[in-house]
Amino acid sequence: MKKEFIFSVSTNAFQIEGARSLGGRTDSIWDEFTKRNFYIPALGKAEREINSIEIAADFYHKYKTDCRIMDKLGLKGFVYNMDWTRIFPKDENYINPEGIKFYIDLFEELNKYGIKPIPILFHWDTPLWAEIRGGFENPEIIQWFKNYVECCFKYLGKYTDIWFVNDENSSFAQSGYITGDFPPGKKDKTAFVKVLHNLNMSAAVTMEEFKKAKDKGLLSKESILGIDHDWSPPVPYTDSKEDIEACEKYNEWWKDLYLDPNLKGEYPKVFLEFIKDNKIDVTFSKEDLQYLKNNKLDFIGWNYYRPIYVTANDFEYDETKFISPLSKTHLKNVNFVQPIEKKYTKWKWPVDNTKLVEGAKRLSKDYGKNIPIMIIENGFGDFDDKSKDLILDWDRIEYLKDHIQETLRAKEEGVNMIGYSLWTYCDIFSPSGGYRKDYGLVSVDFNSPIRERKPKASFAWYKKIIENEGKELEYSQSEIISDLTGILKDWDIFYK
Ligand code: BGP
Repeated sequence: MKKEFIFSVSTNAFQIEGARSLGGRTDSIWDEFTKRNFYIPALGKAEREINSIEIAADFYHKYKTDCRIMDKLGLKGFVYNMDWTRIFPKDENYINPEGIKFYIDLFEELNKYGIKPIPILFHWDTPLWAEIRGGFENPEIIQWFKNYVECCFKYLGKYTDIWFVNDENSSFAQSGYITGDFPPGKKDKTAFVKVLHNLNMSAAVTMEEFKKAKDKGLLSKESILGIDHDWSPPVPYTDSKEDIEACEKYNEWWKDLYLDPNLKGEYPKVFLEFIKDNKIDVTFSKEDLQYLKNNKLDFIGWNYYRPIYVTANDFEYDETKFISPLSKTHLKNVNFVQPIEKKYTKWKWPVDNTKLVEGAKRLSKDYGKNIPIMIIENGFGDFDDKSKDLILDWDRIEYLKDHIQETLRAKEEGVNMIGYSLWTYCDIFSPSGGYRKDYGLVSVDFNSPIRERKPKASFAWYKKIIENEGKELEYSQSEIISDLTGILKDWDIFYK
């Protein structure tokens, strides 16, 4: 039976849930990191804010309100990264009843409104008890992860048939173990290689448990398990041979390295060269590689925010040509530039939908003509003006419109696009912008103890898109303003 295209939103436990010390939960590496690195830049500055996630958007207490709001939006899917530490707060064996019950209650509530939960099992948030024992550097974590996913399939398998193992292994591994910008804040290439392999093995063990859960009837037979990755398709800065080669080299690392292990069961040459060149004493056993091959994942979640502009050159910073200095990568002659003629958000993220269709076709070509692909993150981080009655985030609507249009075009042109999930449902904690970088369709008042919710213009616009299944993306501002005014009219206590 042809499945309908899913219009969804995505969000993530450590950024939205709060209740970090409640309900039997203990700390994860993101609790420890945000406490230790607390930093609030001056007001209005588009800079990194590392703030408390103790309450965040308080989704833990407000999820029934949020499910009502998502029902009003007409949502079909809700991509939600669950919190491993809430379910396993002590070690790899003790299951916290309050922890798993929260997700059962949440999935029950979503199902009540006909909204499909789309869980992501791991989104960067290693439990602190696991980190103290080596975290993903320690191969024993594969067994700890197996216990976690087995528990999730047992109690939550009946609520949905679309699952993901992880979100952006690239961000977790590179920012956590090479640049140190994310927890656990290490700069250790050997650790990076071990972590990436153990992440891939954990994904394979998840697929093995997924198959067992299907055999036991805990999951429907047609359930699928995917990997979610943030490949930003490269654009050569010039059409020179060197820049075009630099783009292919970039793809070998930022696409193949993060998708091939769990979709093909192999590592790209560039990774093996990296290990050799850096004299890293890590090898992958034949058994491990065979295990990856025997437990490949079913489909791709794609976090598309932007393309990336790549050059083989090493330009001096010239403010007449670039909005920021060139950034070098660890790969020879693969550098990133931000050309001044392109459009950017206030956080200097390119606004450019021109590589989405080509990128989707490249993923189909590389990983299988009919492999299902779902956009799992796509959104516009901005400083929203929340001071007025109506929050008119027109720039966000334009961004979302341009990217939904290209997602649907990719589908029309033969890519097996099964859905579009927007980042994000409501304003939450942003790893690069704290609570000052807004992405939500729904605003959250972080100064209100009850984290009051309020719809933005983009909420009214996305509601129409879901209703007309993306057949009519164009809008007039007056029409959106009148729709939003109508929504606000009955925005009573049950929605706040
Ligand atoms: C993705 C993460 C999300 C979200 C998003 C926006 O990489 O998976 O968790 O944060 O990026 O990033 P930011 O909030 O830093 O702008």
